Amino acid sequence: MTSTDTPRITDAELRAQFPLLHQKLGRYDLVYLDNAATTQKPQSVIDAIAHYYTRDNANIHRGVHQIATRATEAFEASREKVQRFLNAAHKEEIVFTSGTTDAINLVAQTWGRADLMPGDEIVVSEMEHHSNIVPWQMLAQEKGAVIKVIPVTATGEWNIEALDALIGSRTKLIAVNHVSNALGTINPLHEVVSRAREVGACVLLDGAQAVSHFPVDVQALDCDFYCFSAHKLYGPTGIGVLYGRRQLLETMPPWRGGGEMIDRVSFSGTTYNKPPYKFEAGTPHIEGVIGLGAAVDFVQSLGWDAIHQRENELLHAATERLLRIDGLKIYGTSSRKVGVISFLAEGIHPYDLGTLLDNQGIAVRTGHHCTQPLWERFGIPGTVRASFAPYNTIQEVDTFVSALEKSIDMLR
Ligand code: 7TS
Repeated sequence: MTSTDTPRITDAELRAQFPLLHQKLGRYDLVYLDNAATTQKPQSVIDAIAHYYTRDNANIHRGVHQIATRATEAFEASREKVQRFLNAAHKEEIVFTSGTTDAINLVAQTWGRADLMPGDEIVVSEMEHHSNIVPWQMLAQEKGAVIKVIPVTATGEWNIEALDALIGSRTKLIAVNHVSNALGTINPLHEVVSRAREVGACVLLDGAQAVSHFPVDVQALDCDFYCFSAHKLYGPTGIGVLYGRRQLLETMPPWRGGGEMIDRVSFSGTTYNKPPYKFEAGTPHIEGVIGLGAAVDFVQSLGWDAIHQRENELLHAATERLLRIDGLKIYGTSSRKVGVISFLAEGIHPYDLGTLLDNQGIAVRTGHHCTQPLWERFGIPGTVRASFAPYNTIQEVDTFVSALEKSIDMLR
């Protein structure tokens, strides 16, 4: 793998950093193509978590002893890494959550409950993950707000022409994904952010599928909230991030109550801590945060040029080969895509294909990928989805396509 901004790293050197990849499923070498669901973890992330438990395990922000100090420093160092990773203006804008889903629910339950009025409008898109639909539906039901939906075109892109009719003086929030998990489309955010600014609406971006593929700059995006999960960025599960613009986090009410999030507790009245701690009640996922910091270091050591180059090679090679298969249809054909290919083979159920591929050592996703409204628009129940990471190889693409051809022949 080559890159202009980092030293050259070979495929073998990169793959050697991911212990899980080196296994057989039956008599087949594992080919892991389910990276949009979760990425595998490099040894550096596994080591950072093991180091924390073998050397630094203590509760944070409260002890004066040295172990607690080391744990607190490692935890807060990760917050600063994430701040730089997203180019946030302040480290207080980085709130740790349990993941993207939790981050979106936090905004719905704090900002949303405090600021929404009956008749206010929330705009989402037809290609959202359920976690960027259901929290808004629950909120809308409670507050009497209305959900509006940006339609998706046949190529799996937003129908931008519909925006003028959807965004207006009643729009209070636009909550959309940066990249679609089901289609791979990289969405034209400037179109919605500029319209949001015109009408004074807030913008929440679901970056779950973006952060592992290209650099994200929340100041350049000019969004109010940005969410992602560490486990899709080579980090651990159970930990994620909510970026929130400082002025908003300061005025938003807290959500969960408990330790850490308070300033002073009294039966005559409790006062709350400042952001980000106001939103981090209880003992946090300390090793998760430390593992996330190591994951950010890993991505930066690989370099965006190398990531982009490898993922593009894999996407283009796989797309070209899949399109040669008779009766195979790809859903999501935008020219701006990450390494995700959703497809169906005519007359074959996606689960049958997924099972036969698994029997040949190939891990792909089958089903609705938590985007049921999107598949409703296309009139299908779901797809087979292959999603790539830089540790995948062209040889794996070949193995996958041959196994797919064989499976389709068996099922037809
Ligand atoms: N938003 C998007 C765009 C996602 O792709 C996902 C997870 C989520 C939100 C939720 O993230 P979580 O970490 O809170 O669960 N997407 C997928 C997927 O495509 N296959 O499995 C999970």
